[in-house]
Amino acid sequence: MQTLEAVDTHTGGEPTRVVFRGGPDLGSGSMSERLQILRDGNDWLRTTLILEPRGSDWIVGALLQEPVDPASVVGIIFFNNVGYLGMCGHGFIGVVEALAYRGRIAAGEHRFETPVGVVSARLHEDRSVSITNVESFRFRKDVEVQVPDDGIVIGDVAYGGNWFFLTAVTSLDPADIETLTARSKRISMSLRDQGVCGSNAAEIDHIELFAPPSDPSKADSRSFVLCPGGEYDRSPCGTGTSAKLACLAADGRLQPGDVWRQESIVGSVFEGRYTDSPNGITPEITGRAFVTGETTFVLDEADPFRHGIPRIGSQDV
Ligand code: PYC
Repeated sequence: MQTLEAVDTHTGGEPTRVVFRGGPDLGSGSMSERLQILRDGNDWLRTTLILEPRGSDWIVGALLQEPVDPASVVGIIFFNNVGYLGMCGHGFIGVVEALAYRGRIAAGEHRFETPVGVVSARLHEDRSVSITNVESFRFRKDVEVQVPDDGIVIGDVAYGGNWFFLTAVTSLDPADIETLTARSKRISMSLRDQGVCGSNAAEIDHIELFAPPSDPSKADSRSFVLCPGGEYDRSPCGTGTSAKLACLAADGRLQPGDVWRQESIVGSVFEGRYTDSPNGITPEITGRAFVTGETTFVLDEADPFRHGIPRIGSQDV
């Protein structure tokens, strides 16, 4: 019987399923080449682990790979309910915790390979993790989008390892998650309809709403992030916080090294800071993940849903 071995974690409430064993052979190329092979002929791994009956729309998967460079701990390919992510901040913190839990790494600085480049992480003695993300930057400021029911929405387009549209709202209340989701989906569709993209016509597939934090002594800002598969991020979103830092830096509102505390819609907090880099900033995001389970998944040949139940309808953004 075919099996897959995974460690589940959550980072600030957002789950990551870290796959240690049983994935397909993707060769020995770069992580972006292996992602292509995974997407093109081996998408069953993603659908098996993320779609029902084993997964759910809000789980992110992280497939561990032998690295190209032996100086790296592992290569990582992130995926979700609808496809693949270049980078995932909460997921990266989850991977570091899972590797520490399995005794593969100790406290210290470690290097990792992802499809969007080499990233590093520092595992602290208290088990919190600081990740150094890929170079992040604001691409466009004060973009106007005509959104049904909302009128003109103004926001920034920024890259933090994924593409984001960031816009301010007056308040963010967890009781309003359905409304926030619907509003973010309308913004996402409007961006697509009106041809608003990242650089090289990249699709903006994450929407980030900002408001004051629930408690100004604990955080500087609160966010609601809608991910490409139509679910919201329970964590403050590592790549989203990186995109936010890039905008703050571009506006001169945050200086290199200063701390920005980003609160999620469920109340978890990431700390962010940055150093300047040639085309933007290099963000560092600190958070904490916890292991929630270790599973051996069984793929029974006789099971018609062994590779997951295809998603019906479209909740995607
Ligand atoms: O933490 O970067 C992140 C992330 C992206 C999508 C879900 N979480």
